[in-house]
Amino acid sequence: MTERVLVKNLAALADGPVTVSGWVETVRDQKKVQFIVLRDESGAVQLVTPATRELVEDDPTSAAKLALTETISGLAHGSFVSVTGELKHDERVKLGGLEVKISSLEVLSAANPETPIAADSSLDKRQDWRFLDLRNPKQNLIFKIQTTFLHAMREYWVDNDFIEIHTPKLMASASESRAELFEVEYFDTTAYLAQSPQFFKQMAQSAGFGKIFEVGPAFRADPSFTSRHATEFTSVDSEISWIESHEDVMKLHEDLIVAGFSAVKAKHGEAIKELFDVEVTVPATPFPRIPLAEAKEIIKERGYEVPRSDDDMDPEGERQIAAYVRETYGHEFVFLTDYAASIRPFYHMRHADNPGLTNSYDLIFNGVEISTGAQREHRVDVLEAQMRDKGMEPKELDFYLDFFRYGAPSHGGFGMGLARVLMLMLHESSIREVTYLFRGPTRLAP
Ligand code: AMO
Repeated sequence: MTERVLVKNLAALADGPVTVSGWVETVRDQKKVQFIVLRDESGAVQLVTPATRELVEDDPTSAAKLALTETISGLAHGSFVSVTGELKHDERVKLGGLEVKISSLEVLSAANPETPIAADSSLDKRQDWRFLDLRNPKQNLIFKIQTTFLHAMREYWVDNDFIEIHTPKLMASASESRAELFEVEYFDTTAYLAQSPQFFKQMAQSAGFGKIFEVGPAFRADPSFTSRHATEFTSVDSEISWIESHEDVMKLHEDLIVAGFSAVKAKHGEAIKELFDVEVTVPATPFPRIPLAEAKEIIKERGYEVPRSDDDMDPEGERQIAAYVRETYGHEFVFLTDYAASIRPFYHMRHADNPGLTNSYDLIFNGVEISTGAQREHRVDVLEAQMRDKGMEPKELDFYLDFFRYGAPSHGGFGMGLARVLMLMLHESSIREVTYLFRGPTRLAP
């Protein structure tokens, strides 16, 4: 048997013997000829063979031909096969202008004949059968895009001397709101699943690492069923020392987004257009920056008043400001900056001249928050005061406060939900479509 060739590489080969392996997408079993569309991780190809329906006495090869025909007639969709045959370029073949004339076919793993999902199955049903759903080229492309996006960001980090860290996901305390904590039995005590690497990425600044990143899981016991919430998600985090303000963090953030989007557009732009009907745009820098208070005024003028008394933005407000930014600047991204201290965590640095505001931002992409970033408070006395201000007891986070008792540089960073970026980039309706295996309040399997 010749060495396996990926379907995408067939076009560059001359006519001749090849072996392709993958799963059966369709079988067309005609009286005189049989066609298989075989798909692998790189594409689909048509396989063809004349059908032999009965033994021919004076043809010693007819028994083998009959066996091949019968095997193909019985092939269930989804079976994994390996096929050796003659590659033939032929413009008349709609699928890629080539086909493989089958000489031998080995069924490596036969599928059950009844496929449990169809193209029109509900999202929930497709999630039940995620491994079959992922055979769809559109789903497959999402994870190629994710790979390229993360690789480009990682390249940026590595080229710029960032250190990669892996912080523990079993924690002794909350890192964000206590309301969204998963508790885990931990020998004779209770552990919590990390909601964010927040405290430990800050620790790296006190450790003198300078610039760090982490891509890892984060857990939130959030009972909501929105299109943008999961109970477990991949968080993309970065943190840098020696900053003047959150402006430095935003600069880093937009550079990373540009690196990621440039790579995705270059490598997958055409496929994304074909399968998602979306034109990926590499955003221009600097991204628009609008202080939150100003953003609220802008959307009020557009006729929408955020119905919240707590100074925050709501999802409709995010959509409205995104529409304004698109119309005014032709941009898909906007940094909303300077959130009120009342709605930001204790660790955000407050404005020197206005303690009611923080050196923080949210990054909105196509109308949805994808990230939160901030300059952190590194002066331990101020940090303790800000904790008390929020009704927290500094003693409870003594290990964290220690990070700032032995010298710490000014620093800041951000956390970004990977699935949200992919969902908004591809104009998908839910993060469930772009998460390998989604976890939500009612989904723990597969
Ligand atoms: P925040 O809580 O805003 O900030 O989270 C940062 C980003 O993570 C994503 N995200 C989620 N994605 C899916 N499902 C969820 N339940 C979910 N919750 C959050 C969002 C969000 O913008 N420590 C800070 C970050 C920082 O300041 O560095 C934090 O975790 O895209």
